[in-house]
Amino acid sequence: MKTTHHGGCPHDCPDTCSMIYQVEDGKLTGVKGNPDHPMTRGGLCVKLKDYEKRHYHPDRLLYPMRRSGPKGSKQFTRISWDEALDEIVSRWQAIIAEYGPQAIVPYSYLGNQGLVHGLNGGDAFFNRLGATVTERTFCGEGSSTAWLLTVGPTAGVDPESFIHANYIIIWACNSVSTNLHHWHIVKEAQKKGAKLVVIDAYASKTAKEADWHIAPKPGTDGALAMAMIHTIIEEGLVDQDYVDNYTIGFDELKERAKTRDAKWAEAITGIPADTIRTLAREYATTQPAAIRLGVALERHKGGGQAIRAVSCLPALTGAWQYVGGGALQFPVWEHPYKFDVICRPDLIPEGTRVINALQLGRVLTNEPPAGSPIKSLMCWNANPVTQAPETDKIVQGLLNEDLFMISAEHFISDTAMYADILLPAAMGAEQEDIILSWGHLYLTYNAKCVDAPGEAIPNNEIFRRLAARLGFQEENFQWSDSECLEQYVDWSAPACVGIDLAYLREHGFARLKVGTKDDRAPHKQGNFPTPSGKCQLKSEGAINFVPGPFRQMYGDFQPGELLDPLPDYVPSRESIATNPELAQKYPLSIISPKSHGFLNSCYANIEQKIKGQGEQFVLINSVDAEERGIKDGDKVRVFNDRGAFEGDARITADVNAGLVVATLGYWRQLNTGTVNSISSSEFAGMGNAPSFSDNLVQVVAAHA
Ligand SMILES: Nc1nc2c(c(=O)[nH]1)N[C@H]1C(S)=C(S)[C@@H](COP(=O)(O)OP(=O)(O)OC[C@H]3O[C@@H](n4cnc5c(=O)[nH]c(N)nc54)[C@H](O)[C@@H]3O)O[C@H]1N2
Ligand SMILES: Nc1nc2c(c(=O)[nH]1)N[C@H]1C(S)=C(S)[C@@H](COP(=O)(O)OP(=O)(O)OC[C@H]3O[C@@H](n4cnc5c(=O)[nH]c(N)nc54)[C@H](O)[C@@H]3O)O[C@H]1N2
Ligand code: SF4
Ligand SMILES: [Mo]
Repeated sequence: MKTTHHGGCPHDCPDTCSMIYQVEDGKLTGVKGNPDHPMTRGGLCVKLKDYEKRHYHPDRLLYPMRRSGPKGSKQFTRISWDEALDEIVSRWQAIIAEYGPQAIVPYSYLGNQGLVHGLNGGDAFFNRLGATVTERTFCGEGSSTAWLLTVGPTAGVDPESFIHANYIIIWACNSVSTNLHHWHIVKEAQKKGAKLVVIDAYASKTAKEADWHIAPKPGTDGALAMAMIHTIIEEGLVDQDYVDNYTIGFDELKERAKTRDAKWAEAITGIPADTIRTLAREYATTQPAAIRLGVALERHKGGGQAIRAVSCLPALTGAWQYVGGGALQFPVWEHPYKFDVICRPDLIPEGTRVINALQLGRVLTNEPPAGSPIKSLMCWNANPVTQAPETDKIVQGLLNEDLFMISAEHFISDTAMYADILLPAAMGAEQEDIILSWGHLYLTYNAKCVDAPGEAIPNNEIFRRLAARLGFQEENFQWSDSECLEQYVDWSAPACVGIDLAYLREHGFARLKVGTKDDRAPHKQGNFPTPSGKCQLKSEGAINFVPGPFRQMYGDFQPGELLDPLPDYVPSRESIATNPELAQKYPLSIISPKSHGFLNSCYANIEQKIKGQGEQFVLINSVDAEERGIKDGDKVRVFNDRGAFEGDARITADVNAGLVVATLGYWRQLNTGTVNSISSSEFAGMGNAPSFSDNLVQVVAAHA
């Protein structure tokens, strides 16, 4: 019998597509985009269009396994769930007795975006256990800190309202690959006459479709934004009424921007001063003007400050007054998820140490931070050996015989291969959830419509079983997945009027009640959810913090350092201009954006997907290639003090001299190193964000 069911794409993607699962005789036989969903519009991306094949891939992990060879050898033997869970619990109990519960470290990210089985799914469990708290700041936390300081937890412009914009700036986002269902809307606006400007360090697929591509050197966006502010103020393009009524700190920002003129920015960004002035003038005088901020903007030392500067622009010009005017960061802020119920931060014992997921390599190889040594690591929904920086250190740490490691996975990933115990996890169509959305204003439901193959079970069931074995009495550890969903969303919130779980089950998705794309202008009259109620061009006394569920709560555990009250340009840690000494050895900047054909590291082990995406490549300008005797197609070695990887050189004018580009996701076990072999674990400027766009390397012909 054939049936169809509502699905929600669980991958870490702003589109959170509403899908239709097709099921025949208990098997998932197909998947398509929900034609009724205003953003999905019946289409999925190249990664997901044959999602059923991922469910039944021959390499899929189907049974619990115990390591039977040396660490990392990928030799495992099948065991039962009882054996696996008994071993985990008894090893943990022994570790707790000797070292205390903080010797156990949880590690998860957004491999699954579900409220139940996703990022925060294990938080309550590990908090109850008293384990070390792992702060997860891979993606958007610096951007969020900057955004919250300036405009507060607002969704900003509805991504769908971009259809009404006449001027669109996509700033450090490769929408064609990473936000396809917003891209359709942007393209329609462009067809209707909107000018599309893409500010990207290289000619990405998206930049190539723009009316105007502006390519600052990586990490210099803060200078570009400050010079736009300068031009807007000095040339009298400010909407003075809007600024007087709905912002604070204008005079101080004006003073700060005085010396940050276009000529100054030209020297830093490499963009001609006239170009910067023209951009500022066009942006300020064409309304509605909408800015889409990409995550890559945060990924250098000055990232947070750059985002604060960009977030000031729509208030200065009054763009917020128009439907389709303003800026879009993460609409997640207006979703009524109850993270306190999901994560149970109240269960964290006072004084529990916090480590950061980006610094896993350092934590495992250097002296661990204060507290007990680290004796066990449990990893699910994440693949740090591919995705986290300073990978060589992570691998070194995972090879430690003394570390009891558990990995819940779909495949034996670059990380899972180092596990002592492997647990098979259920996949999309095999588990019920509501998928968290950070790229639109819809709640998205995902039905369980098939049983998982083999003995795979949902993440939440793993934690339920472990909690039962450990005798945890709190009722949340007894809730079924459906009961969790009843508890995890604030169904009584104004945004949920008329929406409940039954509605979602029937319709698959529901738009939050936060205005429509055709009338929503949330800051027409200010109403910024900041302490002052205004757009904070200046934030006196602001301290650095990690926002949201990434640290399991809004606010922070430990106050961070005091921040500059005003936005500004902060130079990169690693660039030719700002670190000439390092640049002597490593003269090329590198950026590592997302691969078109992979979803982070997902699909990068599947032959068909690798074929579509191509093998690891390194984009390099002809000037840099010639200097090094590199020919198109040559295998090159990219390296610095942190490590090395190899890829095929592609000589192209898409990158300026001085910059190389290698996209992310390729598996280390199938390649020689990865881009994250060379990336640094140092934080960017705010929110402990990563610094993937703040790295210097050298490139040579491999095996030369
Ligand atoms: N150099 C560089 N590095 C980067 C970035 C960059 O731009 N450049 N981007 C960063 C960004 S933005 C992000 S978000 C991170 C992402 O980092 P990760 O979240 O670690 O990346 P994924 O590759 O998505 O890993 C998710 C893993 O979870 C598994 N998984 C998926 N669903 C489930 C499930 O339901 N249960 C279980 N148990 N496992 C599941 C998948 O098989 C996969 O191995 O990477 C960051 N790393
Ligand atoms: N196909 C595909 N889609 C994805 C993902 C994937 O892996 N593959 N991952 C998902 C995830 S986790 C995320 S966070 C989103 C991210 O999606 P995006 O926000 O698009 O992030 P990136 O691809 O990392 O980088 C976007 C662009 O920023 C540019 N860039 C890098 N550094 C700088 C800089 O300093 N200044 C400027 N101006 N530009 C810079 C890069 O060249 C790149 O084209 O995509 C999601 N969607
Ligand atoms: S990865 Fe993104 S674009 Fe592709 S189906 Fe999932 S949500 Fe949609
Ligand atoms: Mo991300």
